[in-house]
Amino acid sequence: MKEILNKINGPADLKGLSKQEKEQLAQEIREEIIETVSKTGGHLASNLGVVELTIALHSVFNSPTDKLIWDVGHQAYVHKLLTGRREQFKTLRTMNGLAGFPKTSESEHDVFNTGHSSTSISVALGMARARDLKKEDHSVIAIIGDGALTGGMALEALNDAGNSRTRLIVVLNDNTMSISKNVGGLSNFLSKLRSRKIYTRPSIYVRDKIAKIPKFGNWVIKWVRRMKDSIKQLILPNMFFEDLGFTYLGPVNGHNEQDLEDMLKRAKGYDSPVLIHVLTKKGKGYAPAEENPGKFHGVSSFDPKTGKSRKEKKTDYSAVFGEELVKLAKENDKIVAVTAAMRDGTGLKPFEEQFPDRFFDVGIAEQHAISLCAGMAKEGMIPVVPIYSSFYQRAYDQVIHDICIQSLPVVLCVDRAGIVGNDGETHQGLLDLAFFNLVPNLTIMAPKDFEELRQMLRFAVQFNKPVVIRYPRGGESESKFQKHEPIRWGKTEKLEDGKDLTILAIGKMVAKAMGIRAILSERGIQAEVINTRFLKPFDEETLVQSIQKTRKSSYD
Ligand SMILES: Cc1ncc(C[n+]2csc(CCOP(=O)(O)OP(=O)(O)O)c2C)c(N)n1
Repeated sequence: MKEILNKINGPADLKGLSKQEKEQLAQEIREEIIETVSKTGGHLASNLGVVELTIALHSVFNSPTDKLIWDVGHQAYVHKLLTGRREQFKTLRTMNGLAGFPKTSESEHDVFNTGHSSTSISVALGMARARDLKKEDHSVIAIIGDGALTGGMALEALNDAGNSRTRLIVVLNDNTMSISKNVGGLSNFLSKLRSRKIYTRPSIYVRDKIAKIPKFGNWVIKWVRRMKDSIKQLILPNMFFEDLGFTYLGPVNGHNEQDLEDMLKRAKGYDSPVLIHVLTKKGKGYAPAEENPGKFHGVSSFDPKTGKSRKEKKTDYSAVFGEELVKLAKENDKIVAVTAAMRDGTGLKPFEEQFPDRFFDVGIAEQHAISLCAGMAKEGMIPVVPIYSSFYQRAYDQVIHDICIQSLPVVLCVDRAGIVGNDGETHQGLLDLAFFNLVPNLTIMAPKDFEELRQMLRFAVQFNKPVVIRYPRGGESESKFQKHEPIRWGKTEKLEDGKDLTILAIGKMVAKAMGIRAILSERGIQAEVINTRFLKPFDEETLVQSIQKTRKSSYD
């Protein structure tokens, strides 16, 4: 029963393992991850894809002296298992348990917190530059997926790193998938590279013989390798990464641990930026995830035998948004939809199926998504762009500079607003109301239920000005609202009359306000409940009228 994994208390324990033992370890890690994630939920397919890669990284490098920075960080479960956190692994993504992403507070081996995509190369370059200034001598390695590489920051960092000639290793984990299929020109370029001959280990026999030549052996091996790399660069001049200033190594089979180790050792010997192109299969080793890697990217609890979810799928706000948008788009051919690599999560799949020409997946590129919408709006389209609240943080300036100052009609849908649960602090949608509230010319709405989301979307696509609609993760409250007044710009909806106090609520909190009203009324207190609907503009007039009547507010 997990003989090898049981003996791993830290990366040092990997060093003495044979090839066969590492293969067995990979198998045991996969079993452990499937067992745990089938209970806790989490990022299954991405982790199954990096098992051999993580073993190789911890075999070749000396963490935490050598720094491993995991992009997004959703694929760091194997890293957690190999760095002394096996015991706590069953608490993954639970209250006070192990985080689903790297956390510096959790382990010295998590050298940087991640969660939002495409930051790893910038951070690694920063650490490498600090290392050089401090005259230290360790490796810094960014591990980034082909999806995360589509993010602007990753490209900005490659641009800087390549030119700087700083010693740095970028491991590109290419599984051809973002959450769904990866998109874009870069992805097409990677597929050309993938078709090249896969790297395999040179003859160990010959290498060992040369290595034994006194004094010069190792030098000869390094020299031969560099000659080979340079010749390769001469033959293949149009290499994007090499033109940027990186040495490109690969492609290498990401499920052959020994080849990976060999390649990593080679990269370690360079004193300039190196990119290793690793080919992996998302979901590797678990048939349901291999067959459907998008579905198994992030899962709730499931039956490990069948791969079937244990949770019944209920209608959520994203699905309602997606269905309504399809209806509206049938009526108005100016409506277009944009996503930053989150087609499924934001409910846009039916839209893509019905209107493939009016659907744009731009990759993990929230900033670009927003400015793209601005351009389309300027030319008469009505762009609708759902992005999760925490990822909107990325595109704040674009919302201000490209949309709102010019008052362009873009419908900014803020999905997963509020508390989102077990993905941890980086993914909570807590700031959008505060930061959008400061933006000029922006109307902000939040629906109390599904029906009001439909109403608001209909209102927004004909409003002809920038507008935010924010809605939470999951479904509406159990108790249904009967009342749905037409939406009037900046106007509230009074749900219940009362004389003792006024409760003002917006979005999901309206259902809570109704619950509180019921409790108060059992005690003889009659609360007036106002559904604010708009945070901006704020309907002060109605509020003042109500408070003058009830004389008290809910804050008393
Ligand atoms: C800024 C930002 N936008 C969106 C996401 C949601 N997200 C998490 S993982 C992921 C796909 C990552 O693909 P890739 O880097 O190729 O990793 P893989 O899961 O395929 O290993 C996305 C879009 C995010 N974490 N950060």
